[in-house]
Amino acid sequence: MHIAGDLIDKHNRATAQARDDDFNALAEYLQRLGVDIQSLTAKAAQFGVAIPSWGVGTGGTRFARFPGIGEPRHVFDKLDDCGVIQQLTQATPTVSLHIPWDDADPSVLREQASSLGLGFDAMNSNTFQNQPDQAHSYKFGSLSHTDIATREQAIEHNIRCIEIGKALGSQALTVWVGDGSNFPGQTHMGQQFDRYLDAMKQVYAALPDHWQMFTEHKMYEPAFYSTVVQDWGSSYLIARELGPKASCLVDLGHHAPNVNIEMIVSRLARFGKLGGFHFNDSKYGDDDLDAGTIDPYRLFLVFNELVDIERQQGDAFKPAYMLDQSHNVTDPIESLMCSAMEVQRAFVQAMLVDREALAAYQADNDALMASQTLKQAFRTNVDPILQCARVQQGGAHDPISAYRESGYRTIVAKDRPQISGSGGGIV
Ligand code: AFD
Ligand code: MN
Ligand code: MN
Repeated sequence: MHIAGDLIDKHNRATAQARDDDFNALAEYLQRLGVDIQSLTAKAAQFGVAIPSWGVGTGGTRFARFPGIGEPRHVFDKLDDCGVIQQLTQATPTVSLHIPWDDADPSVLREQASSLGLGFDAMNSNTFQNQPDQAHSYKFGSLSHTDIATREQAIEHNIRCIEIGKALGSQALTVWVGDGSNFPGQTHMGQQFDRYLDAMKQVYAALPDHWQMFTEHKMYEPAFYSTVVQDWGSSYLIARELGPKASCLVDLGHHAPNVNIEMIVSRLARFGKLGGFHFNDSKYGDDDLDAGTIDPYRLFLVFNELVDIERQQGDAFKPAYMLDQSHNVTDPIESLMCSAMEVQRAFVQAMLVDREALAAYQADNDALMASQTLKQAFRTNVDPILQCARVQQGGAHDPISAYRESGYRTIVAKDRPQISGSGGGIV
């Protein structure tokens, strides 16, 4: 289901004058800095971040989940919701599926996605939960389990995700495992890592030539004493051992508080192993809050590195951008639209950094002016660029108001029964 085109047109017409005035004012300001607003707007329009299929459902904490109205019942409803996000923001052209949560006939999925103007991003495997018909439990791990039959089951599942992805036109597999330990001594950390690597090599062998494999690290949870893919160092080792099709995925929530994530970005990219991102925001850990809500400056600093790397490496540098969030108190569609726009904003702001000036300040060890150079870009309100990029492509000037005006949630709620119950669960 789509938002009516008339509604978007009306909304865009009502805001046209303000949009033009703001755009022209910003164009003038940027011209003084030697920046061409048109090419910046074209780049903003090309920017895309994938939506996680699981993000359109209301999330929860370990304690409870409070479902909203009109929650998606299955992957087809999820695709509809993703279609609305893309229609209004024009910044989310792809969806990332999680298997087996999103298991369905690939040809039907493909057909619906293309009718909504969506493609499929990286596939996500799930060996952190048991499925009802599963022979071996993942309670004590999956790809690194001590039992070979359990490892084989996890390998087969990942290979199945690749097969489904091939049928969908996806070109990547993201592997995140909950494997680790809760007690010192519970596992032999070296042997556990060896088992994981061995299993991943078998999954890697099943990758088509043009595919990529992303390994996603996480410092804790559900294992609390140690995790098999604990940090970017472990992730780098894995990607290096596996080969050129493997690279690291950085989830902004998977580090200790205050860790300098932009430096991790720089390091991994320097050695050709930065594969992709899961954007979100956090205060304490893997909070899965909306991107840019708590610390927009950090998001900007990450993009500052990405834009810098892109300048050095050119088109060869194409990390997979994806949101990975849990929306507990908001309408997930609204949160995902805001987040996509925040990520796009950080990208555009990072392109405003005067890199020649910055390089000169760095060479002179002028710490203050180097920092001010970044701040100046970060402080620039690039809303008019984002608004124009959206409207030019058929999106909405202000996606949130257009979405609220449409009454989409209430309309779909008629077909989607209210879910009761409040069992815990992060996803
Ligand atoms: C996890 C990881 C991983 C996983 C997702 C599932 O970030 O990306 O696929 O959440 O909800 O914390
Ligand atoms: Mn993630
Ligand atoms: Mn996470």
